[in-house]
Amino acid sequence: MERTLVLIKPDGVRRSIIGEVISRIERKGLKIVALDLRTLDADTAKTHYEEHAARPFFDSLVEFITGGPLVAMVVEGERAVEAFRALAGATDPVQAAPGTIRGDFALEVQQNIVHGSDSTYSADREIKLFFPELG
Ligand code: RTP
Ligand code: MG
Repeated sequence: MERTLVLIKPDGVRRSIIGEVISRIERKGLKIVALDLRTLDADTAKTHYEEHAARPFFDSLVEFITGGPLVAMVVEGERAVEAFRALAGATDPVQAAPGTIRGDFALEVQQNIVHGSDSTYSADREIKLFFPELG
């Protein structure tokens, strides 16, 4: 069974839509196998988003993602990586289709409510970073 790392980013927690996001994951038939509310330190945030280290938005992204509590989850199911990315919608919420999480709840590219691993390789790396006990 495939696993993916999902984050409800600080904007999603601030807007009190944790339940809404979790409900969509569960309705889809995916299983939550680990879940934790935590505030990221800068080092963990930089490691998580290391692929974007050279991008102009990197410092702002790290500040945003460490700026309040987030919900980290490991989500499991058939093609979980792709299934959750489809639920989340496009990175830019204005482009994201209505009916997706980003399409329904966000307007700004940075504050786009959720993260989902972009491949099974990324999922392995990110799950080890957030939930080392799951390996
Ligand atoms: P994520 O990694 O958070 O699941 O999002 P993603 O794969 O859809 O998008 P990615 O390209 O990996 O970007 C990571 C996050 O960085 C913020 N971002 N800001 N132009 C900008 O200011 C900009 N572009 C991206 C978003 O929070 C995006 O989700
Ligand atoms: Mg990404």
